[in-house]
Parts: sequence; C-alpha cells; structure tokens
Amino acid sequence: MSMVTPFRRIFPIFTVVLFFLWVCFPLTAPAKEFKTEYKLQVTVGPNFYWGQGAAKFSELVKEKTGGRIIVKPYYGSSLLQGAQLKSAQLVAKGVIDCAFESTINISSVIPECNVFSLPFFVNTYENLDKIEQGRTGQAVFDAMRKKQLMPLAWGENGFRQITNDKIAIRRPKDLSGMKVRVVGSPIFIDIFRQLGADPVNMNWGDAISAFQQGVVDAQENPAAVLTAVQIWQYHRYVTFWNYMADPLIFYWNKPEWDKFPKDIQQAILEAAREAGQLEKAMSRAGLDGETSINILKNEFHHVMENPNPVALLQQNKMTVTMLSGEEQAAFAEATRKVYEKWEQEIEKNLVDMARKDMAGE
Ligand code: X2X
Repeated sequence: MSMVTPFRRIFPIFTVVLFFLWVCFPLTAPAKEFKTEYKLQVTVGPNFYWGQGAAKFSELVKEKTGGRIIVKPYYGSSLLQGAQLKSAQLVAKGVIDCAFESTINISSVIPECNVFSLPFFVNTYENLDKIEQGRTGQAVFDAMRKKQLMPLAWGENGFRQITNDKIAIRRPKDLSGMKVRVVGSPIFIDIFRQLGADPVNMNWGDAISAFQQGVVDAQENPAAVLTAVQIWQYHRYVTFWNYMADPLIFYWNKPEWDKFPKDIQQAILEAAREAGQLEKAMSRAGLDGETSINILKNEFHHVMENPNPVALLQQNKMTVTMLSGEEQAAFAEATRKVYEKWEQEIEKNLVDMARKDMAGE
C-alpha cells in the first residue's frame, strides 16, 4: 500500500481543523470590545440604600449583558478623594465611567439640578414623581446630554431633614447661630445664612468625624442617611420639614455610551431603571404609607429590615418633630429671598415648567 492514500484521506480533515482553528484563533486578535471593568462613583458606603442600589445595578448589568459588562461600585467617593462635587465633571471627561449620584452633587456641572434644591418647593413624593416623569425631568436629562453625561434612570436619597444636638427646631429663629454642616453647593450656604444659621461646607467623607467631635451642631440629610449613620449617636433632635428633594441619577460618560452596541445600551438602561426603582422604594419605605413597602414586597420580594425609619429614630431616643403646614410656611417665607434668587440662577423657565408639572398642567 502506498503512503498516498492515508494522506489523501486525512487531508480534508486537516483542512477542516485548520479552518476551525483560524476562525477561533485568528492571527490578528480583534480589538477588545469592552473594558474589563467600568468604574461607578458612589458618594456613600455600601450599607446605605443608595449604596445597595449601586450594588444592585452592578449585579443586574452583569446578568443582563451576559457578563460582558462589569460595573464596579467605588464607595465613599473614593475615586474623587472625597470631593463629591467633582463627579459629574470627571464622568463628563471620561476619567470615571459612570456614577450613581445626587442631583446636589451633579449641580456643579448641571445648574438645572438645583430645581430640586429650591427651598420648600418640591415637598411631596407626588410632586417629585410628577417632576421627574414630566417635562422638567426631560429638561434636566437634556441638559446632562449636552454636557457629555448620559442619564439612565432616577433613584432617590430622599427629602432632606435637619438634625442637631441643641433644640427641637420648629421656627426659623431656632436655627439662629447654629453651626450646620452642609454640602459644598452654594444654594445651601444661601439657605442657612438666610435662616440666621452658620453653615459650614464639608464633604460627606469628613462629616461623620465632624459630628463625632462636635465641630458642628447640626446637619441635614434624608431619613435613609440618618438611619444608616445612626445619627442618634451624635444628635438628639430631628425635624421633618421636607425642605428639599434629593433625587439620585444613574449616568454614564456619553462618548463611551454612544460607542456601545444597541443591545448593551438597552441592557444597561434596564438595569439602571430596575435598580433605581428598588433603591427609591427602599428610601421611601415607611414614609409613604404602604406604597413602597408593597412595591418592595410584590415586585422585588424584598423585606425591609427597618420598615419604619421614624420609629427607629424614636426608639433610639431622638425627639422627632413633624412640622405642621403653618410651621413649614413660616420657613418657606423666611427663605423666600433665596428661592427668588435661585429661580433666576436656574432659569425661571425651568422652575415654571416644574410648577406646571406639579400642577398637572
Ligand atoms: O453629602 C451629603 O450630605 C449627601 C451624602 O447627602 C450627598 O451626597 C448630597
């Protein structure tokens, strides 16, 4: 038997194997489509609902993209060395890929975000939802896109309430001379100066030690933050005055976003919407009757460890003061000048739009 026959027999198999190898391992490897990790800036730690929302987003993105996109949350503004007001600027530049951030911190790049920070303006969940889902929300998102930030979905830190270790605040004059830690956004300084207090700018990363050391008498943050940091360790009094709304937004560097294939964009968008809904419901649980508790139970099969934040503050010996409509109106009147100044800064059109969204016009 000659050697030719076996060679002829294996030649086609050999060709097929070679072809297969060429398809699977081409000599020039294609450029890597995605980064090994996308960095997500988060202001607070993983134990906050805000932090848990970030973790959920990361988990859902991985699941919905079949592991092709990995989002890693960096908590406590660690990518910014604590400078929370820089997040939008660095995401716009592409230094950081994405963020789950408060409108207060985004306002340094997107002044329109201050519409949520106008004192005693958006003061109910119903109003807040109407604004986010209405033309105002769209206008804020449009402004972000123009600055290279791709907005994906809303979340929520909550309505901001004030705590202190001196007095149960009921009237503007109760704040007189009080040293209040505030975020470094200028509208906060204006509001607290107008109320006769002594506001001090401080990043969140420095705030807890300032409370511990008694460097400040007071601070303001939503119930979700108050319970996460166990504010009762530092302050005895909390006043629920809903003076300012504090939504969160998931957003991505826009040039990077635009390069993603459509299916990846869709998957990330769905992940942000779902994580945002979950996080929002956790932040509202116990503060909007049964609504958010039911959303968590029925849609997310999630049981809250602390379903009643107000009761939790009371159990920890805090004096909880709920302002009446009249008492709130006195604060609104006292901060009227700040409202009028910032209405112009933000653009009156946008504030009018928000007013119409709230009125359902
Ligand atoms: O700094 C704060 O107070 C915080 C954590 O609520 C924000 O990021 C706006």
